[in-house]
This record gives sequence, structure tokens and C-alpha cells, in this order.
Amino acid sequence: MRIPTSHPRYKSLVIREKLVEGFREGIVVPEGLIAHGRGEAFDYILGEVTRDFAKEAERAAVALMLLAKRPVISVNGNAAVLAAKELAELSRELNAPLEVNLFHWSRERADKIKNWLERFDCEVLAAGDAELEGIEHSRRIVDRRGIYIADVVLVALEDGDRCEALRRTGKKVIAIDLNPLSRTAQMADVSIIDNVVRAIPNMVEIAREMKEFKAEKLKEVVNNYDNCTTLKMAIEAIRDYLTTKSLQVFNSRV
Ligand code: PTJ
Repeated sequence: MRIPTSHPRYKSLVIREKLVEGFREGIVVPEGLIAHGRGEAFDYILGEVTRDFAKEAERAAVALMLLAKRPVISVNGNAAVLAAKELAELSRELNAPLEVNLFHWSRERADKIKNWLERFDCEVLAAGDAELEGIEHSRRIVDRRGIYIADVVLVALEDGDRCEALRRTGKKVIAIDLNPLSRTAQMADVSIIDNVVRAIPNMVEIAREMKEFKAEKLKEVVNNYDNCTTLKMAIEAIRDYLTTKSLQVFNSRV
């Protein structure tokens, strides 16, 4: 479908169209379209911009990935469709492979997503030859060379269960999730309350800058970061955005 650039919700409609195409290609699952709707609603009441607390979290996340011995970027269907090129760029900048990890797993779908990502010149793991303990659903299926042995994992549109399971095995988890109230955001070590379409390109830029930093400086960024503050600020940002909007509506009555 052709969306006129003059449409006030142009960007949002283009993203929806990408997801629908991804669904037709068998990359996005129908549940992914529902999950996107929830994300859109949170983005709306965050003002559809990267807030300062999200930028701070993105900086802490990049520093943590650069300090890691075996960082991995976990990619599901939605993330693959929304930011494939940028995920590949981030993977190269951080020297961290992408790994296809799915809630709705099938060999065919995992391979399809691997091929989709590989078009952008990056290493993609998808062997599904190991299992994480303590998870019953398909997200337990991981790659022996990737998430299984990783010390830091970046996840997007994740579920709380796996976030918890990853942390139990001693891994640090960075989550991109627009909902500051989700179990994932509450469980992660670093919660990036931002849209994946903004967060990943921001992280590519930050990685280019921070790659030059010495380890001490990276550690300082990580140590100065407090995830509870991020979550508090995100919830307050939503509250303040809604208060401002309600006053605007009230003051504009005729
Ligand atoms: O591709 P699969 O098989 O792994 O399945 C992926 C889905 C998305 C279906 C699966 O991970 C799922 O059910 O996710 P949830 O539990 O609905 O969680 C999705 C979370 O991501 C919600 O908290 C949304 O607010 C958030 N979200 C949705 N779209 C975005 C987002 N966060 C950041 N950027 C987005 N574009």
C-alpha cells in the first residue's frame, strides 16, 4: 500500500506496513502484530521521541557490551523486520553476533530470519543446538556459540520469563521495551524504554563514539548508571505527558 508522505501519522503507518509485509513473508508472527500495537500505545504516551533517560540507558548498554567478553544481540521476528540493517551495523561495531531467538520457534522460520539478516553482511547464529534451563517455551532454544555462553545479551520485545532465566544463569540482560511496567523492563539490568527503530540507530552512533574509550571510562559509564532511576523516570515521563495533554484538551474547549 502506498502511504502519502503528507499523512500526519506517516512514519507510524510505514512501520505498520513493514510489519505486515514481514508477516506475509513469514518472518513476523500474528502475535507480533499485536505486540507492536501495545508498543505503539506506549510510544504514543512517551511522545514518540528518545527521552534523556533512554539515551542514558543506551549509553550504559553500549558500554556494557563493549566491556563484555561474549556479547550477543538476540533478534526476534519483529526486530528483524524493523531494524535489520541497523542491527547488522550494531553487530559489527560491537563485535557481537546476532542470534535468532524466537518465542514462536520453527526451524523454517529461524532459517528464514537468518537469511533475512545475512543480506546485511553480519554473522547470524541460529543453530538451535542448546537449551536454557528453567524455560518451558521455545525461547529456551539457543545457539551453543551464542546466547548459551554469552555474558551480556541484548534483547528486544522480550518476555519476562526468559529475561529472568538469563539473569539466573549469571548473564547481564539489556532489554529494549517501550513498556516500563513490563516484567522484562523490570527484570533487566539495563532497560531501554525506547522504540527499537530509534534505539538501535542511536546505539550504533554511541558505539562508534565509545569504541575509542578506555576500559576505565566504559566502567565509569556502567557504574554511574542506575536502572531503577530509569524506570522511575520513564513512568513519570508518561504521567507528565498525559497531564500536559489533559490540560491542553481542557484549555482548548470552546
Ligand atoms: O518473533 P517471536 O516468535 O519471538 O515473537 C515475538 C513477539 C513480539 C510476538 C513476542 O516476543 C511477544 O509476545 O512479546 P510480548 O510479550 O508481547 O512483549 C513485547 C513487548 O515489546 C511489549 O512490552 C511491547 O510494549 C514492546 N514493544 C512492542 N513494539 C516495540 C516494543 N518495544 C520497543 N520497540 C518496539 N517497536
